[in-house]
Amino acid sequence: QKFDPEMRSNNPNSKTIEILQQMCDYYERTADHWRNFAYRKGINALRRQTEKIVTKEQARAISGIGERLAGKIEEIVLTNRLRQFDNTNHTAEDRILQEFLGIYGAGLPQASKWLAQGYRSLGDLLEKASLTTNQRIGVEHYHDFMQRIPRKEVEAHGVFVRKAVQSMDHDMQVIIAGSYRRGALDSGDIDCLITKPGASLDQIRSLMRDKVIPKLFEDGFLQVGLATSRRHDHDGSKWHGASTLPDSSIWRRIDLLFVPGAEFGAALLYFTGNDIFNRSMRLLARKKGLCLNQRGLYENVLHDAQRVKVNPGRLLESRDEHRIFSLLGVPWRPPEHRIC
Ligand code: DCP
Ligand code: MG
Ligand code: MN
Repeated sequence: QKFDPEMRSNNPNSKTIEILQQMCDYYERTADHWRNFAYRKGINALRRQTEKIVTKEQARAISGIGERLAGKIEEIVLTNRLRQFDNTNHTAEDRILQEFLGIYGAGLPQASKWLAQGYRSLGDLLEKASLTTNQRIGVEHYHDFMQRIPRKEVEAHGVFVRKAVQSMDHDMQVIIAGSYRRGALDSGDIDCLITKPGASLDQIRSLMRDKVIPKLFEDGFLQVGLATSRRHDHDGSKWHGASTLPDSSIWRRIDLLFVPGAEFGAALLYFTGNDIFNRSMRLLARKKGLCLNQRGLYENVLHDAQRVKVNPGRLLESRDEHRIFSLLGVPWRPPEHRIC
């Protein structure tokens, strides 16, 4: 199949979304949770529109978009920019900091450090800074990783993984989760859930380490593995890296989550997100005296005074996504509606 890497996402509001996303990212970095939340909600609502939203009134009519955001949407459509964003980032240093913060794996401490060391561009970093392997990859592929991935291409990566995996083991399953499963027209990365009915955690982990990952490298599909500092990455069965389609040169961010057959439903629920929806489901579970995580729904979980888990509790459900909803007393929500 032919694939055009230049293909644009066909969302009529993509330009507006792009600018709102910059604001949203800015608020995330500055830990302004409320604004970050409002922008995310607005962006998600806008992504679902099939018509271009031009006026404030049109924007206000959409649920998830308030008065202030509606005004901003109108301004962006009229001027192709957001004045407030220019003010928010008025100094040259701020702009460089924003650029550095966009590097995969670089947080505020690292970005500010580079700035303080006198580096002023990605080129400076490549030539003069001493970078870790991961950081170098993040800088070299900055523009690749910044680009949204059109739905069709997310699907093509998923199909590639599925074919490779099933050529080794017919019983293995590959599901594209993340924003793709929620129906997004474009995604920030590719999230593949890989499982096998009956496989234990040890078995699925060794399939990952000894078969799947080496094969995907051999095929020229995986380009590099990227370490992350996240502690709770499911006991090392989540693999982060970059992948490329055979007829493309763009590197995409890809996450592969390997799960035992018995945990499929809980893992799928987790990996479909979005993250805010996950948080609300977990909160709801806690309010009912239960505990929901990416491995299952549990009851009688014991916590000490510091709220640290001392007893894992009794597993209620982990295999079936639908049953987790019904045990929580929540009507089934299809993935497209799991956007908060
Ligand atoms: N997730 C979560 N909490 C986090 C990060 C992720 O619950 N802090 C879950 C929900 C996400 C899923 O993992 O939907 C995949 O994570 P991504 O970061 O890939 O986010 P999405 O796929 O939802 O969006 P994007 O298109 O930006 O990749
Ligand atoms: Mg994703
Ligand atoms: Mn991901």
